[in-house]
Amino acid sequence: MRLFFRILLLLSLIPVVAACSSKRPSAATAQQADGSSILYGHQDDLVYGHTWVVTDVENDDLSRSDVKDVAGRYPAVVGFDLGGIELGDPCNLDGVPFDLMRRAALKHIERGGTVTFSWHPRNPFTGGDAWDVTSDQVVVSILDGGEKHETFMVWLQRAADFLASLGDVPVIFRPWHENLGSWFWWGGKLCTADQYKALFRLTHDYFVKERGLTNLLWCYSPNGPVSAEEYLSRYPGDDYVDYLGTDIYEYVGPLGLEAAGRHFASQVREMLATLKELGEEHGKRWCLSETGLESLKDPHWWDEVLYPAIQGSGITYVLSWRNAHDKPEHFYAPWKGFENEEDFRQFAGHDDIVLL
Ligand code: BMA
Repeated sequence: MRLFFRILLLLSLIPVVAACSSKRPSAATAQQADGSSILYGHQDDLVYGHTWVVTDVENDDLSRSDVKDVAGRYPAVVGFDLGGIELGDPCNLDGVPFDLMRRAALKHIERGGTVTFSWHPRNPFTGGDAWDVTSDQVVVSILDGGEKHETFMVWLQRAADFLASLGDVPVIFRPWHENLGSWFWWGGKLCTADQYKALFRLTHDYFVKERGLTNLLWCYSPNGPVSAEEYLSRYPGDDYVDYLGTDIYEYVGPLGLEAAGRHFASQVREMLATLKELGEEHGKRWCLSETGLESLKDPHWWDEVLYPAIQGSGITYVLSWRNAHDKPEHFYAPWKGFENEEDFRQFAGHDDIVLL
């Protein structure tokens, strides 16, 4: 009789065991990802959201997150931007104190997540911002032998100091992004391909060889969509890159929502298929390093536009841009009270989408 009950008990456990083994992947760090699931990421997630901003730099417990407010979990990836570090500013270009950024990055890693850093440095030649494209002499001026080389090396030193202050944790570093467009001073029309490659390699070699920052995973992330040939035209080389990324946003414009969504999804699918081919060929991971639809105008964007566009693409992660607390229209991730909360929960509920 006792044996009979034991057998019954064992049989009743089978569905539980089966459910556990088929549960969503728990690996939330990019280093563990194998391409079968996609880490979801959000820029600046822990330091501000659509209606709030952390003000207590030293003591805030960094538990707030627009994504968590909506989906119950933190994003698996959090992005931060180093713009401003080059001049020794206490806060980055979006007002995030670097001391807070450091604490938030480490907290996120402690929770099991992945951190990625972009960088919108000022223009070292004109003194303008990253978007100052009035001169095509900037990159050449900061390379070895250029008149701004020494200044630029100090900028690199300050960025490296910040990254070194994180300790030995692996983080994804994504400098000189969207370089095939011409809206940043390192963009396509502002320097030659050789100058761009030299800039990337100079940054890499200073960080890795001179500063010993071997914990950085380097992401090359041109704006997409572009052909494989164009993508590689400024690729610094396999020795300098770990992740093949691309930044692609949806713009509605005159197309209207539905057609813009279809257009964006097909651009993403095509570009990610190109990255898959290149990734397999070059032995690199690939990712959708920035994406979004400003103001999330489409109530079904997450589950009906983005998800089908990235599903099965093999990307390690997808990162949506920031929810600015001081520009009401400038948000890309969900927030509590906004109409597409449920849409995001459906997206985040897929077995192959990973949150923390
Ligand atoms: C842009 C916008 C800007 C911001 C910059 C760097 O896409 O979000 O408001 O300053 O990124 O984060």
